[in-house]
Amino acid sequence: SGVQSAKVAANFVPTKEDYIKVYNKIAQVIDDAGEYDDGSYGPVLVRLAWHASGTYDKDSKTGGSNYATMRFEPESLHGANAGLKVARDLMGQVKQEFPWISYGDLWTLAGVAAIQEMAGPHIPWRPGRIDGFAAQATPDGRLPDATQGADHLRNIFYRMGFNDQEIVALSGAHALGRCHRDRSGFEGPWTFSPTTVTNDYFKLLFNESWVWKKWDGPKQLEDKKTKSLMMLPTDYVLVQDRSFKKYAKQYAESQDLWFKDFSSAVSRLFELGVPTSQWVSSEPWIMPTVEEQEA
Ligand code: ZEM
Repeated sequence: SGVQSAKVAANFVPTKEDYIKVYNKIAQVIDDAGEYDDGSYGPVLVRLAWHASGTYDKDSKTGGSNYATMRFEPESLHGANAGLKVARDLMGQVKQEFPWISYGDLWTLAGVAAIQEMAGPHIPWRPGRIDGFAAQATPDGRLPDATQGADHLRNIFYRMGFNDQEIVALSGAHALGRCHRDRSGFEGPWTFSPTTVTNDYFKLLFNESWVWKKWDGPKQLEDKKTKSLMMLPTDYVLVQDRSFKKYAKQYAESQDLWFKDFSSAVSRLFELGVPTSQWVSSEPWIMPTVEEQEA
């Protein structure tokens, strides 16, 4: 019956091939964006995976990608998550076709597929996250606040277990996508190619002159030359703080180095909060891109 077919057979054990099918479906959804933003759902899916993972606290071992608690209120309504319903709804459609995958695995796999299909590095990934309950959600305030400075960035990311170099590497994700007035209050993209993973974010931080935007919105910077790009206060800190600046410079000079460091930091980010015993595989997998599968 229909009821039965919607259920997952109790003895179904998905293989890597099954996860590649989900990956391919996500890749298709990313491209079917029509007029949405810059014609791709990739950036907002990366943001979903990051916000699902970045709530982790290494001391209490709470938060992270394991239970996909952003499905529930109040976490879905936390200010930082404004606008992510778009991404969760898209993944809800994929879940209907592949009901055996957990939401945590689905959302992080979407982040991986988005980065890889937008010409970024491979992000090692493996399944094992389980669906949890609303009670496992973390309190509001675990994700970074873009209006703050270096101390805040360190407090937030050290709590997840990252160091200065990894904070800078992860911030390079802002090569992708844009800010939306009706989501965060900020406005505009960071780069001229918001649907391609490049180290342009770092190059632009150094090569453009950034001035405070004169407007009625929250404090953000704009490039003096074209006034079409933006930086958040927390982005600009990466070229002001001595320690952050050293790494930002290295990433501006070498996209290869940034790809390597971004890949390992994102891979770890997406695994935060998942007990080792839950992983299906002792090592993360490399998921092939659609292009690599066709070759
Ligand atoms: Zn973001 N991010 N982020 N980020 N982010 C936005 C958008 C995107 C910060 C932040 O406040 C904001 C990381 C780190 C940090 C992405 C990925 C990653 C927006 C705009 C804000 C305000 C939201 C909107 O209006 O739609 C801060 C303070 C961070 C601290 C360093 C990390 C780490 C990320 C991934 C690894 C992405 C892809 C977007 C673009 C989303 C979109 O819809 O285009």
